[in-house]
Amino acid sequence: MHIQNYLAEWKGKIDEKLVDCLPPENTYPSTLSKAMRYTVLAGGKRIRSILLITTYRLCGGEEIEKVLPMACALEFIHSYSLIHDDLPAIDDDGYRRGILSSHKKFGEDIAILAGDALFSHAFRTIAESSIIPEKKEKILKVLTYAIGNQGIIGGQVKDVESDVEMKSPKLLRYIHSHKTAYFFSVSCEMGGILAGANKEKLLSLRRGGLFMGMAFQIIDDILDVEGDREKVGKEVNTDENKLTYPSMFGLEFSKKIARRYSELSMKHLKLIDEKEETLKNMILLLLERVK
Ligand code: GRG
Repeated sequence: MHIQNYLAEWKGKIDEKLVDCLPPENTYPSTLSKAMRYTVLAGGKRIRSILLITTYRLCGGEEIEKVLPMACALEFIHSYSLIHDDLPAIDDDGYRRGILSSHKKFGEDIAILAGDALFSHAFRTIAESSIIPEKKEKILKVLTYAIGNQGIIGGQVKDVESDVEMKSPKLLRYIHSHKTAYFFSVSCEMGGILAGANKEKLLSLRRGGLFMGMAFQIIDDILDVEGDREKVGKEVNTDENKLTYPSMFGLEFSKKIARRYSELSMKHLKLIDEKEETLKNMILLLLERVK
């Protein structure tokens, strides 16, 4: 199947499941339920959840219905991170996924609380899923590590503390790996854990996902410079004072680095992807993306 059709098909299935897994709009307090649904259901490429499903399938998993709630949990965490990232205290972005960001629509107080509620809702969804306890425990270990103080939140703190003058490639790598690539890595690893993959495959998934995430964040930074606001669905040219690959290495060299990370990702994922090449095609598509 063509990769664009593959992504559209899975996005459709995940979108449907997200509607099911979120609290209905009239759940008391309804302002909170509406705000939770607003950002999650505003769209998004669903890359992290599709990675979980794809790696699960490629490692031999067949019980898609059982793992869909796990994929939704990733989207809840991701949406939560976007809501908080857009707040005036962090990136101060008024526009996200083509619509007003959460705090512009509901006010800062509700946006903060909607993010918090999505975070807990992710773990409630995992807890209530029918995955066997042994796998749940493994998933909770890797997921909480990837999104915690030594993962996304740590990366975001260094992002906030850094600026364009700090020309340190090591710091830039820390920020990108932690705030973005760990999430890609853990999404791939979770697919493997759910399918019962062996240690060698889990390591390939972890590394392959990490390099894919590095490439993804560099492209994200490039799109901030040369992307189209309507296509990207958020404000562009917002990173002028931030430490990014384009600000440190220029656009052309940044594109080369993104390509290199993509190649490394494909190399590590080959072990599970050789026959179908779905992940390879996904990586190539993400490298060329305009949104
Ligand atoms: C613990 C998850 C967590 C977050 C708290 C606010 C914060 C700390 C972290 C922000 C991390 C962040 C927003 C990193 C940027 C990652 C990124 C490139 C987001 C855009 O992802 P896409 O393009 O978005 O997949 P869509 O809208 O398509 O889902």
